[in-house]
Amino acid sequence: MNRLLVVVVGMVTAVPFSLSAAVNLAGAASYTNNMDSGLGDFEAGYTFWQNQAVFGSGVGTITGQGAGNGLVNVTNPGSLDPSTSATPFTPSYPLASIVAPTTFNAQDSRFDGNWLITNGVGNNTSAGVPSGTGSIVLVLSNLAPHTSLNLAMVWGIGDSIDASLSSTSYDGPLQILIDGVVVYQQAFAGGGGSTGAGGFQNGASGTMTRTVSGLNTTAMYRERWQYNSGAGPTNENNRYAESWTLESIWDMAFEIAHTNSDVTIEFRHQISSGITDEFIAMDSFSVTAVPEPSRLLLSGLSLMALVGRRRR
Ligand SMILES: [Ca+2]
Ligand SMILES: [Ca+2]
Ligand SMILES: [Ca+2]
Repeated sequence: MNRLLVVVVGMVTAVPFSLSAAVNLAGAASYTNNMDSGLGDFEAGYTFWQNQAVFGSGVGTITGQGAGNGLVNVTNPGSLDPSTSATPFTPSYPLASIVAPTTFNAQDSRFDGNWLITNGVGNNTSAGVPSGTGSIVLVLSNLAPHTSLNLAMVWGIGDSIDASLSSTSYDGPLQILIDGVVVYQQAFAGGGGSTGAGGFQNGASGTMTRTVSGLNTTAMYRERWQYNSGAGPTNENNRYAESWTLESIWDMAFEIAHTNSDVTIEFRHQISSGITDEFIAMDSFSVTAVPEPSRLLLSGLSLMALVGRRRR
């Protein structure tokens, strides 16, 4: 009986998704997904990713009383987290301005409606060793004949992503796999910054550029507050923003040699906590099949010949 159970579990883990879930492009050369219809085509292989509305406006006016620092909740700005308020506070004057709230959409209109966003895989059991991996898969079939694929998307990355390998809340890299091969891998840091480790690989080449940094967009916003001998902040200038809770926007575009009419695209992450703590999110995703240059040239020449013939 136990053996049967093992066999069944083995089968399930060996086949996380199948080509039957493929999106049939019927010879089309491009595919786009703005993530506004739920997980939809991405359903196959999904775990620890979720489809949600793009974050709206961040925390605006903040009032409160308290010592040290704390998490300020947008719906309850007076509450301070006592578990973190004991951190010694040494203000550096002049106090930095609170970062004005904005939205991902206002910064880049490619963020709209819903996006695909991480769901925490859980706390690590050992420092620097993520406890699990989030995975979501998109399978496209019957792409137009091509010699390479162009992929493009926009990423919102941020809050307190933990880059330290000595931390049990360490967050592993974002990975993109094409047909099972890692073509992009990058570890991020607090605020959606880059750790500088990783990039495009295994034949992929392109750009991953941070276009905006220091955004105040999420529901939770970390502040430090002036102690004032226990009286807490007396006005809004008694506090300043902790930059490591802010967010960034990254623009990604890359090309990879590819000829098969089917392609499997997988996104993996090792973000340990939920979206009020840290996140990686993607929107406006596209794949374009690029025909070989000679084929493009030939079709262009044929068109010119056709036009020339008609003019005669
Ligand atoms: Ca969207
Ligand atoms: Ca964190
Ligand atoms: Ca973490």
